[in-house]
Amino acid sequence: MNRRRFIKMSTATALTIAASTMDGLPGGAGLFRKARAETAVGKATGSMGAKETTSVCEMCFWRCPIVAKVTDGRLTKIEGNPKSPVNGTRVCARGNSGVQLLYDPDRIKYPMKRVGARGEGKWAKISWDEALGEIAHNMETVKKKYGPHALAYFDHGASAENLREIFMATGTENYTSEPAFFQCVGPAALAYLETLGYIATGTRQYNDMAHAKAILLVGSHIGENVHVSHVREFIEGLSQGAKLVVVDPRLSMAAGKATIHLPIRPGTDNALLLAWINYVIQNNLYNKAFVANTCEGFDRLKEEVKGYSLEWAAKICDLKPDGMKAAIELLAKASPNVNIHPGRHATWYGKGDVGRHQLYAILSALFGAVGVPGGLYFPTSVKVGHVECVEQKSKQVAPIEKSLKDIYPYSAMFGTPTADVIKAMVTGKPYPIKLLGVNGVNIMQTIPDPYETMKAIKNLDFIFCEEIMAGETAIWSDIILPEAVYLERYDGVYAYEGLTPYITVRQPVLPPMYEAKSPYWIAANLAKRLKVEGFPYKDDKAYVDDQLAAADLSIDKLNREGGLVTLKGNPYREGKDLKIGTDSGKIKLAVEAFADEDLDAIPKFEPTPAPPKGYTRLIYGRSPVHTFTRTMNNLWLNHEVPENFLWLNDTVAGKLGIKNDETVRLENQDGKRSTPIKVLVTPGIRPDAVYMAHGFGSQSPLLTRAYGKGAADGFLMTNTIADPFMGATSKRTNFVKIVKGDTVLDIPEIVPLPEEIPRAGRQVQAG
Ligand SMILES: Nc1nc2c(c(=O)[nH]1)N[C@H]1C(S)=C(S)[C@@H](COP(=O)(O)OP(=O)(O)OC[C@H]3O[C@@H](n4cnc5c(=O)[nH]c(N)nc54)[C@H](O)[C@@H]3O)O[C@H]1N2
Ligand SMILES: Nc1nc2c(c(=O)[nH]1)N[C@H]1C(S)=C(S)[C@@H](COP(=O)(O)OP(=O)(O)OC[C@H]3O[C@@H](n4cnc5c(=O)[nH]c(N)nc54)[C@H](O)[C@@H]3O)O[C@H]1N2
Ligand code: SF4
Ligand SMILES: [Mo]
Repeated sequence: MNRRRFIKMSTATALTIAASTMDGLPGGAGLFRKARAETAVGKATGSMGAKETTSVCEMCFWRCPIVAKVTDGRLTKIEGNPKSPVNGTRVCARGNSGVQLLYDPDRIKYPMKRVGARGEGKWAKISWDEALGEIAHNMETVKKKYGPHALAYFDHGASAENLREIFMATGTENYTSEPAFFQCVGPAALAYLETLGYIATGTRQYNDMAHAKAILLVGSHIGENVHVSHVREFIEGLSQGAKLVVVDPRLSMAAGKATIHLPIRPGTDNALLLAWINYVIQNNLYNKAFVANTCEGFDRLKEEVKGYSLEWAAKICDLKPDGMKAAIELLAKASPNVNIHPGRHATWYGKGDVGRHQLYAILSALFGAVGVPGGLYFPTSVKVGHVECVEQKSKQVAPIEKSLKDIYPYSAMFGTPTADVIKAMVTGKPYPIKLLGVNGVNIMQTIPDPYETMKAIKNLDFIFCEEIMAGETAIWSDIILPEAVYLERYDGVYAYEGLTPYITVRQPVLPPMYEAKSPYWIAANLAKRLKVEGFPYKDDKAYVDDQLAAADLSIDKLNREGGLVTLKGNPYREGKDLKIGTDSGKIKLAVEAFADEDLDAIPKFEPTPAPPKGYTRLIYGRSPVHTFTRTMNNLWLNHEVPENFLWLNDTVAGKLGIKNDETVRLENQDGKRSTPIKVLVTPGIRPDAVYMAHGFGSQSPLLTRAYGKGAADGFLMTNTIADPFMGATSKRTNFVKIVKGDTVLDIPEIVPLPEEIPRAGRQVQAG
């Protein structure tokens, strides 16, 4: 009763606020109200249909197919595309709130030029001609003065591709430094690629939870981590009776549903996984036929893990051997239909992150849970053309003596490590980087260490961004280009290679507002000024049509089909059909190529240093109704969840005299302090960690709703350890004390530390 009332009330409040902030916009508040009323009537009577356009959501990178409804020229409602085999008519809270992204008064409306100091956030409106002219001039000048590698481009998301092609054409090696790899999935992608021959977890995650008899989640806080079809598959699996094991130092939403929850000491997962693998082998719980026919390196694996017992791991992980044993027995019993979730966000501790994902993949293989229902499955390749707007020949990386891609053996396949690009900006070594283009990534909040990033930006000759909102990164830019939001533009073609593959496209629901332009238009017009040949299409639609042609489709043809066509999938493969994509054609239980680079072919346990005395570890995750920092200013979402909370163990809180809902700050090992954050006192987190959802604590006053609400995890991340495989950046290697009023409180140590785990010094190793 209370909950229902709350929802009713909050919707009403949200609408009132929506109307009042709408006044400055074309259409005005009155029209907005009318539009909503009409849609409601239309729904109720089944008449008065709004104009419906199918498209693709970009409130997060899952990209659910959607239908957008427009009445009297205003977007009123977004739903899932009923033709979609993954989300159907459903969208999540964020997908629904795309309406409020379109009409956000804090959107970037015009090309802007900085007039104050960098980071001060003072702007003058300029013309597109002036903005693109200035960017072209600076790109040419920096290239002439320092060479092509002095140009760098950080990007994330579909709209970033066109501009990336221009950076590639300059000859720089620094163009694909996507936070999506170096701050997210890189270590996981590498581990799966080398072990199984394909990336089982990337933009898409090919794990069949819906048909699993048991699921293992290590971290992976599904339910807080919200991707509609992923959550649906998880819930479907559970409702069909799947057992669930969750390994998480915190009682996550998923842990709340678990058959067995193992509240592990942070940073010790590899000990648990190695002990489990040893247990599976010693107790003959593995799939002998599958291992014999499909895998290589078994004998070596058996030998290398034999020292890792459950009792040993129990001490390291601070778990009970019985629970660990029950969990692995439960998973083994479900094999081969067991889902060892491949994880997604992998950049946790720097060392051992690739290894952790290798160990998941090894467990999947030992259980024969590859290419079968409930396990990992294979993507079905879907034929749509990836068309290049700038010809390949002009994309040659210029010769370079000391490449940033050579620092780590596996960087090159993902781009240039973000941390090393930033370091080069600060130090000028191995060569100076003097110009940065940013597109679709909020580097200040999503790449640690932001203080180093600020230093780097101050050293640049020029920085520009292509953006939709004036977040932290935009306010540090010299020029901001206003991009059309996803509801106002065409983008690439979306081919989904999952259980039921499909093809769909993003297309404009309404024309761009203000002076915003599509990514294709922006890139094509910048290319002209730089005399980069390419961008041959007459408009964005022709560009997308050309990509669809390979599948014998066009936008018009797709629209006649409800915006989406499904294809036949081939996810499960057994016997002769099961072809492993590694160079040997076998699943590699030991990756010799890693050993060739002086890395472990089979992961060994290497402890992550524990918090220094008086500190606790900062861990983080997702708010279910927000995407990173990008949705914080959204009217509806900000209304639902305006700020984050600091999860603090109840025993620790008791000893410190901190009450629930009290406001505190955090101070990290390098003396950096957070903005104020309210405390959630709970037994649902271990005493040796505190937790907050990422994305809050906006430091851009231009985001009027989000500014200063809650605290930012990233601004407490000044200690990063580089992943030795690729240079990805660790984020769970930072430690905090709690600041109450003006007093800095030492965190009491409740759980004793075994001697195998060293303690981090106050100044811990910088990567
Ligand atoms: N709503 C929403 N959903 C999202 C996103 C979003 O922004 N908003 N982002 C999407 C993206 S790009 C990603 S990468 C994913 C990220 O989501 P996941 O891939 O699920 O992220 P993880 O880091 O695996 O999981 C976070 C959990 O790890 C636990 N944890 C912390 N330290 C440890 C440890 O040492 N060991 C173990 N076992 N657990 C630990 C935390 O308590 C937390 O519950 O979410 C995706 N889904
Ligand atoms: N501290 C900390 N750092 C993290 C994480 C964490 O949990 N904690 N998570 C990591 C993970 S898993 C990931 S995947 C990354 C994500 O990192 P980011 O991609 O940087 O995440 P966002 O904060 O959403 O920043 C996206 C930026 O793009 C802008 N934007 C949104 N839509 C568009 C568009 O259509 N066009 C353009 N041009 N711009 C647009 C937004 O306004 C915002 O400024 O962050 C990583 N970094
Ligand atoms: S999960 Fe939500 S935000 Fe992400 S694409 Fe789907 S509807 Fe949009
Ligand atoms: Mo991510």
